[in-house]
Formats: sequence, structure tokens, C-alpha cells
Amino acid sequence: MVLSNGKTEAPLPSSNGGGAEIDNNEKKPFKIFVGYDPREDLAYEVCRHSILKRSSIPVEIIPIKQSDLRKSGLYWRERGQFESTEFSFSRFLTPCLANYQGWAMFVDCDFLYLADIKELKDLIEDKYAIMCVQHDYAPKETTKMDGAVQTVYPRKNWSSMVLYNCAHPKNRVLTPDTVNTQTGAFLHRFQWLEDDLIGSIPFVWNFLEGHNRVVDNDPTTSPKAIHYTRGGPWFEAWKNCEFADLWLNEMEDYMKQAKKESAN
Ligand SMILES: [Mn+2]
Repeated sequence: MVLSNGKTEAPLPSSNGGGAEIDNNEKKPFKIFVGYDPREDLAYEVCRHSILKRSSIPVEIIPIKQSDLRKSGLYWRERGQFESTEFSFSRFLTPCLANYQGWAMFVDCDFLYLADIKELKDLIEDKYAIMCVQHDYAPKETTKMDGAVQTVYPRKNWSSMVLYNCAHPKNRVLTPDTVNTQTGAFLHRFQWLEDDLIGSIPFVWNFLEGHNRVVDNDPTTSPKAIHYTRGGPWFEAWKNCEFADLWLNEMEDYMKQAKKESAN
């Protein structure tokens, strides 16, 4: 699907993409894989809208849908009791889905972007295998969203937004086989990587609603991407959460544009 601003949305690539294609990162759109869960369709649409609207570079938004991945044979693991979303594990297919080429991003669907994705892409350093916000965080809640179990573990929330250096040799470990068989600890704590291969991104790019705070007169604490990690206004229980107004405004903006597009 080609959008009016030249940005594209493509279906998931097939598993046999290979690495023969010539990589030209300057011209190719930046691939952003967004975790998709049927219970949070609207969150996905609003997240996508918030990225596209503010981006000054070409981006390609690709939903990670478990049902599609199962059909294409890339995902086969049984759903475990600690998986609060359908993309708990499938997110780690990001380098594979990008054919192990260039940099690509994974992000949960419960994010709202307030800044240009170019600013984030400009932070990329090729010496790292991945880059993410390195939260030091233990949530107080024991349940999240619609009652799914909240689990506590080291590096909690690090995997919710990750820039992957898909061409980095260490990330070759992330084959479909690894993603389908490895433990949650191995994957979510990035245990296939030494610590110095994990780059750090300012927390404002994964600003945890209900945890991180804006400090008056300190622009370095102003969120560039809000993460409604406890559940956002698309759930009845969280319709009055912090920054709910920003998400609801964005939803209205998305609805208006969707209506305009369907009228054309
Ligand atoms: Mn999340």
C-alpha cells in the first residue's frame, strides 16, 4: 500500500529472502516492525499514524502479526502463560524479517510518537548489535492491560523498543529456530549479546507512563515516545491514565484521516 506522502506499507517478507540483494541504506525506507495484537488494533493504528505523521524520512511500517507468521512457517511455538501479547516472542524475528540487512526497529503497539523518527535513527552507531532504552525498573503493578499477568525480570521493558543492527554477525543467532525454542530470559535479556554490544538510547524514546517523570524546565525529560506499558486509553480501565489526552487527540486525528482516505 502506497500512502499519499510516499511512505509505504508492505506485507511481511517471505522466509526465503536471502542476503543477495544489494543493501542501500540511504535510499531504502527505514523499516519499523510494530508488534500487533488483535485486542489492540486501534493502538496499532494510532501508533503507526503517530510515526508516519511526524517522520521526515521514508519509513515502512510492518505489523508483526502472529497469524501471518504461523502461516508463513516462521513462527510455531505454543503460547505460554507468561505471554501478555501475541508478539511476546515473535518480536525477535525482526532481523530475520529484515533479511539480516541494515538497521530496523521493533516497537510495541502501545507507543505514541511525539517526535520525528529521524531523530531516533540519527542516534544509530554501527558498533552496536542493538540499541535500546536501558530502564532500571521494577513495576509495582502485578497485572497489566486487561488482566494479563505482569512478570518481573531484569532488563524489564528493554525489548519493547529496539533498534536492531540486522546485518551484525551476532544477530544471525536470531533465526526462526532460536526465536521459537529459546527461553523468555534468553531473548528478552538479549543473552546472545555481550553487554558492550548493547547501545543506550535516552529514556524519552521509551517513556514509561506511570513510571518516568517530566521534570519542569528540563527539556531532556520531555517524552518523544510515550509507552503505555500498563495499558492505554484504548482499554476502559486506563482511559484516564497519564498522557491519555495526547493519545485520544492522536486517535481523533487518525480517524479523521482514515475517513478522508476512504472518501477518496
Ligand atoms: Mn508495551
